[in-house]
This record gives sequence, structure tokens and C-alpha cells, in this order.
Amino acid sequence: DVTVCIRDECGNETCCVVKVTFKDETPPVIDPCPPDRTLPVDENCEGHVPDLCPEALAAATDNCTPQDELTCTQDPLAGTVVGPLVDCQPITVDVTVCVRDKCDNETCCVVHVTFEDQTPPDFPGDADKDDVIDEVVSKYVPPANEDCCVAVDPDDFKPEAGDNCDPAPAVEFCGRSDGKGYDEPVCLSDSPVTFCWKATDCAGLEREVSQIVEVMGIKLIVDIQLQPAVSAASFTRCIHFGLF
Ligand SMILES: [Ca+2]
Ligand SMILES: [Ca+2]
Ligand SMILES: [Ca+2]
Repeated sequence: DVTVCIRDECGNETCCVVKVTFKDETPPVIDPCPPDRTLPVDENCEGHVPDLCPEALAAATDNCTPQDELTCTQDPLAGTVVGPLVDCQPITVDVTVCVRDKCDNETCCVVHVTFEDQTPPDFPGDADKDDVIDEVVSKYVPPANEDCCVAVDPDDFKPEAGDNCDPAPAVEFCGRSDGKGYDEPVCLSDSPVTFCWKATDCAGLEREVSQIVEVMGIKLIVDIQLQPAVSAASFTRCIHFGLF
């Protein structure tokens, strides 16, 4: 309280009391505002809004309230699910972060958070993730031709790909270890032949796997029983085989 008095030349005085209130009307400063950022979506192609308050509070100061007593809110809240993305198109969310002092003065700033697909496709047939399809494609040669080569239709064993955002990533042939074309015969002399397959998701992310294709010669299993049993020590027998 401030007492103000006015006195005339004869010493007569009148006073009054002025109530002066000091109040903090200065909001906190956030410098710098947490930077804009790009974050990956998860295995369901959804983004999760990050908690930006720790960063905002670390960068905030106030004329009256100590830094550790400032409070922070953000909208949308941390953990809010964004998406899923449509056709791998990124989504940008404007997150408003506000820091408040103890006198309810508030400063806000906006952080642009972009969610995008950063996960390449995978191949379920490669369960151990060594980029080789686990199951070997084995082809016999029926009948054995001159070169022991067997016709293949790679469409029969083209592996399927999966992805977090693209329900059907494109799978394309990307070469053979024997240098031959997509559906040329596979020969015993080159076996096993490695086929390369490349999957591409709607974000343009790629993954390659190898697939092993084997040509196996015809197995001939012969079971011989000599009647009556003879001892190998005392006789020599010659047995001729013929294919008809
Ligand atoms: Ca203040
Ligand atoms: Ca993806
Ligand atoms: Ca594998």
C-alpha cells in the first residue's frame, strides 16, 4: 500500500492509500521451439505422436517461475495414433506445445511432425531374415535329356512379399546366377542356380532375396537279393544294368 498525502501552505494535509499490485504478466519463452521432424510409421503403418514437452521445457525460461516449475501441455497428446498411411503417402501433424508459468501466462509453438514409411518389404518365406528364401526349389529332370536341363516356370515359385503399408508389394525378377533369362531351362551343370527377386513397396523401398533352384539327376535305386545267399569271398559275380 502506498500512502499519498497533499499538504497546503497552511499545513493542512489529506492522505489516501493507493493499493499497488505487482503481477507477472510475462509469459515464458520457448527458445528454440522443438524442431520439426520426420518419424517412421510402425509395423501397422501407423504413426505415434511423440512427447515434445521434455524438449519444450528444456528450452523454456520465465522471468518469475523457475524452469523446473514450468508446466507443459501438447495437442494432440503424446502417443496419439496417426494413420495408417494411404498408399504410403506421408502424413504431417501440427503439434501445438504450450509452456505455462505459475501465473497462468502461456506461450505456445507448433511442431510439424511428418510420418512416413521407412520400412522396406519383407519376404515371409525368409523367416530367418538372411535374405535367402528358406525353401530350396528342387527340380528333377524327367526325362534326362542330352544336357540334363529342365524347363522352369518361375511364376510357380515366385516368392510373395509383405509390407507394413503396402498390402501387395510388387515382386520382380532381378537376375539368375547362371546368367540366363527369366524362364530359360536350368541345367544340372549349373545347379544350384540362384534366382534374384526384388520387392518394392508403395513408398519405393526395396528388398532383394535369393532363391535357390536345384536340378537333381534321376535317382536309380536297385535292390538286389541273391538266392541262395552266396559268399562274396568265394565267387565273383558280374551284374549288368540296362535302361529300357
Ligand atoms: Ca512469467
Ligand atoms: Ca513399407
Ligand atoms: Ca532364409
